[in-house]
Amino acid sequence: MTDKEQVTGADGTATRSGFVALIGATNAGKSTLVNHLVGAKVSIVSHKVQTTRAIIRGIAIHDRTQIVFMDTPGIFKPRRRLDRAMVTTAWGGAKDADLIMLLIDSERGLKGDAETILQGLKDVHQPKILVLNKIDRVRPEDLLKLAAAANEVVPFERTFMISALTGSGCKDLMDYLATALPEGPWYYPEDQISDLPMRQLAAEITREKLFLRLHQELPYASHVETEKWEERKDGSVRIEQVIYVERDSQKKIALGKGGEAIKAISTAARKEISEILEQPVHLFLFVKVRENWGDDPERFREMGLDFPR
Ligand SMILES: Nc1nc2c(ncn2[C@@H]2O[C@H](COP(=O)(O)OP(=O)(O)OP(=O)(O)O)[C@@H](O)[C@H]2O)c(=O)[nH]1
Ligand SMILES: [Mg+2]
Repeated sequence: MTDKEQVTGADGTATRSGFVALIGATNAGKSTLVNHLVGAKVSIVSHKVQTTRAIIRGIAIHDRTQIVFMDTPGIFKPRRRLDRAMVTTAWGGAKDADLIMLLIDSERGLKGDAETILQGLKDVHQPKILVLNKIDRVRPEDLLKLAAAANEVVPFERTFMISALTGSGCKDLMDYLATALPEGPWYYPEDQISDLPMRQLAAEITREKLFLRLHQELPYASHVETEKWEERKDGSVRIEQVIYVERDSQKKIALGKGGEAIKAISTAARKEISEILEQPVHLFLFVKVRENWGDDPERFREMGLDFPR
């Protein structure tokens, strides 16, 4: 393919491409939105805070534009080393993008972290748009007030009101992004929807099931890695994963009475991984105690995070 063919389609229109970072408070619906816009699950979602831990790229094509969404960890007041790495990563993602999309949970409004992020955005120089999410949960007049208040702090290019859950307003958003990104060749092959290797996506799926099933501190004290991946002659795949926790008492909770919890997590994860791979999956989960995984540089590398000193 010559350069010219790459940037000009058969009909003579130029291709466009670029990176769009989604930033926002934790639980604003960033991952839900990326999945919706990409049209497939590339990033895990839960009702709990701090679900996403690293930058996940989800890739969509709209008209002749390839839009690379960068889903980032939610921004919040960090306490642990892992928190700090997540928040630094989120801001770093914003600085690498062609366009920044601030996602706000309309129901929560500008309380707490959203206000801090809005202030932080004043120092970020790329074009920014405001996306008010979860409009299925609020009254239109409250949305207008929220839009006005946020635009007073940061001059956004545009404001969109959407529901990542129902898809309401998402078409307008995509139409805008498709024209706002610069002309240029696409970054990824046409059929690629994510940059996450399957081994890692499979680990994330298991982590999602763990977030959905286990409560209190356990999701935050755990981390999942795929250790083995074996394609078998019969067309199935055998996957071994390790769930790391920090203490023996947490291991007991992760296993559950008579192994009930781990069985449920495993069944749910296996089903979803198998659907994504379109092949039968044998999933084996092991729970290991590693006291200081939250301070181990190797675990951060596995997650795609820098290790903050
Ligand atoms: N009602 C409603 N709920 C939504 C909408 N978008 C997302 N949610 C819910 O909000 C919760 C958080 O969604 P996530 O996509 O995990 O949020 P996030 O911003 O990626 O969160 P972190 O990764 O923790 O920063 C989930 O329970 C979603 O189902 C929406 O438009 N309407
Ligand atoms: Mg997320």
